[in-house]
Amino acid sequence: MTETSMTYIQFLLDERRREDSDRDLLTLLHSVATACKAVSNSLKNGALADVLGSLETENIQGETQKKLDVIANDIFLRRCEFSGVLAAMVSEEMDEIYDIPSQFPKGRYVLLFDPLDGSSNIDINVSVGSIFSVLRLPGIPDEITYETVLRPGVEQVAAGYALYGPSTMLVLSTGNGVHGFTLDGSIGEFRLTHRNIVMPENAAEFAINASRANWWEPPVQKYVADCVAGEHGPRGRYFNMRWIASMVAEVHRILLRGGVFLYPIDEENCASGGKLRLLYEANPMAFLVEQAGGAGSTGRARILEVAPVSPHQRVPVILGSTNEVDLIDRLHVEYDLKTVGIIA
Ligand code: AHM
Ligand code: MG
Repeated sequence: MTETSMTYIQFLLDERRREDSDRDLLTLLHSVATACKAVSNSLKNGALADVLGSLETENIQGETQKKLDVIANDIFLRRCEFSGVLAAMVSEEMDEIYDIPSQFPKGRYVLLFDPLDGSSNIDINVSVGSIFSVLRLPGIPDEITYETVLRPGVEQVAAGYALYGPSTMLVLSTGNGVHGFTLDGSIGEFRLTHRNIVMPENAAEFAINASRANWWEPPVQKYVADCVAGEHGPRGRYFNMRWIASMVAEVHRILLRGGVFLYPIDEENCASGGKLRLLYEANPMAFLVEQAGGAGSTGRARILEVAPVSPHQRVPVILGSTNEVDLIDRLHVEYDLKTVGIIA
């Protein structure tokens, strides 16, 4: 069998044999992949299937829900509650923790997910994705509370995303590197196409929503200004810029060809702590980026070490090649020291 012909389930079985990992985790990751295939299928026919557009409802964060946000959320619930290995699910689109219905067996895993990330792109047929994070509890709990699921990102046992682009891909880490699979429509299976993704240490590309520049903090303004200054600026080289407004697509790009992705805290979003959600977006993506040799920071702390205090908490997000993330962290330290008068 050639490496590219290995299916996702064969990869998981192989990993399980080598790492002696838990069969329940394999079951869960298989269910998640099935959910991603079903979401991919719902997206495929777009306007023809009458799945585009918004609903009248808002999610817990006051964002108008797209029809596909709700469809994708439902797909994740239906495909994964059945697995028998979950204690609960937590979704960006749901106010409360989702308890596993009593007709299904329970397990000790918790699945946290953003069923459809980048949903502002749905109606214009630009890439979107699903993001997921997996926690393992010490045992099967009698009752699930927010305290049970509010765990820092370092405790994730697996994380990944599906990218619904020109091809559908599933990118996964169980803590042994990052591996990418492409959906083979002819057999309806994901097949291993990108074994052991390693990010370049340096970057020549940055991604940020530049329309918010006036609201950024000085360290972010300086970082971007220095990149834009090109050969004649302090960085002494040219940087390219990208903004897709789909975090999954941005993270996929930086995993494969390096770069840095920023959604920082700014004057407009500071009351909420940032834009992106810690549990469903920042943590899983930081886990993947670190597993690929990159870094994930809020500018002032390692994302994976942030102790969550609420389920829909938002954080500043800086992900990318280590040298760039380190530089951005240093700019924050300098700025903070200047602000309190420790350095001039
Ligand atoms: P969503 O989960 O509601 O889709 O929001 C998250 C998305 C990210 O995918 C993306 O990086 C960001 O929001 C785009 O924000 P902006 O609209 O400021 O460009
Ligand atoms: Mg999202």
